[in-house]
Formats: sequence, C-alpha cells, structure tokens
Amino acid sequence: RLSSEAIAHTSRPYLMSNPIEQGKKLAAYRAVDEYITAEHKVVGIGSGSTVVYVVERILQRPELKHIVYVPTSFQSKLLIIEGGLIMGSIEQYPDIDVTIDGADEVDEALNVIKGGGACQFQEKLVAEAAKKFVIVADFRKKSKKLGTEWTKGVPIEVVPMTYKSVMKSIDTKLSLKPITSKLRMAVNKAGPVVTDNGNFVVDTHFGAIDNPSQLLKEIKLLTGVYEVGLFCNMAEKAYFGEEDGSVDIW
Ligand code: ABF
Repeated sequence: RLSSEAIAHTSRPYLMSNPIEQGKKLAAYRAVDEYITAEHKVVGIGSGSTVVYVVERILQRPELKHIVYVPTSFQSKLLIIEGGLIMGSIEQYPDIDVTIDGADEVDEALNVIKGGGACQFQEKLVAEAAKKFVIVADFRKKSKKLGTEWTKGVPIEVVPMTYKSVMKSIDTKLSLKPITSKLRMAVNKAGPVVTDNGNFVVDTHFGAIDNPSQLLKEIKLLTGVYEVGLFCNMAEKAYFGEEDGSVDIW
C-alpha cells in the first residue's frame, strides 16, 4: 500500500467508482501485466495519477520486486520509495528494459503530448533510455489529431530567464502560429511553477497540430528551450481504459 504522502503527491481527484479513475487503473494494470516480466532488470516509472496504478499493480506482483525502478519526477520517486521498491538513477542505469508513463493526449500514430505535470524532461530522458516505451491513460486522452482533444496545449520547459524571449520566438519563428502561450503559474498564483530541474513552463496552444515532429524540431531549436512536451516516434503501444470497463490498445 502507498502512504498518504505518496498519494498526496499525485493529482488523484476522483473516487474509484469514477469511470475516469477506473479507466486509468484498467490501462495501468493491463500494461504492467503485458509489459513487465520477472526477466526484466530495470524499469522506468513515469509520473502522474495513472502511474499510481502502475506502481500499485507492480506491488501486487512479488516476482517484480527484484527489479530496479528509475523515476521520472519527485512524485515518481515517492511512489517507488513508499512502495518499498528498489530505486536507481538514470546515471546508474542508462539501459532500461521498459518505461511506462501517462499522457495528456495521444494520436493514432502514437505521437504524444506530455508535461501537464511539468515533468517532461525527465520523462523523455527515461523514455528514450528504454527499449520499450508504453503509454497508459484513460479514454479521454485519445485524439484524432494532437491539439484537438483533451489538451492542455504543448508544455515547453524553459530556462527561467528566457521565458519572455522564448514566448516571443514562439510567436515569430515557428511555421505553426500559436493561439496562446502563457507562463504556467502555481495554483495560488504566488509565482511560476518550478520544475524538478529548477525551470519554468510555458504552456502553448496551437490548435490542431498536423505535423508534430516538425513542430517539435522547430521548438527545440529556440534558445532557452530545455524540453518540449511532444513525444514523437517513441511509444510502441498505448493502453486506454474505457468507460465500459474494456481496454483499447493502440
Ligand atoms: C505525466 O502525467 C505527464 O507527462 C502527463 O502530463 C500526465 C498525465 O497525467 P495523468 O495520468 O494524471 O492523467 O505522465
């Protein structure tokens, strides 16, 4: 069982009877059961509320206890520690067997928007280090085209002193014009959200994104950009827990 501290660090606003919460759990359990085996040595653990169920399922399978788990955020570290699992760093374990993580929006080509939780840099690092990268999400996250469905826009992590200049570059230098871009503020508005790496986040809405890989390349070239919440050509599978209790697998 996870402690109340670990659970408090997740944004888990619904009760288990809620279909969204049920969807997250269904997707997470199925992905763990199909992707993590006792032969694995190192597994990457994503961030967000769906990943809480990934760790919950791992804890139900004693044969997975010897595996080293690499976190992607402070929240993810807490889940590993509170679950009594073995934790390792990306420096110690640059070769990961499989990483399972959540998403904000996923298209049919498995391009993904991530970073709603401001953890996209470490999430990308741990996803890239993995032989297999798997997404778990509830039914709301499926999208015909990125930027059109359950979207919080594309989160861009920036070096703090560059947030204004990056916003200007986003407005003037990209082939896709943004609809809005805003510095992400803390819930109490007392200051900006600061990432686990000490950076800020600029949330940018583009509307429908026809070519996510191209947009990713263009944003990465802007001075001050640390990482972009677009994950293209990385995921090999995505599990979506549905309202009717089934799991849709892409
Ligand atoms: C992380 O958590 C993020 O990259 C993504 O923004 C978010 C998904 O959260 P949840 O599982 O709570 O919907 O995976």
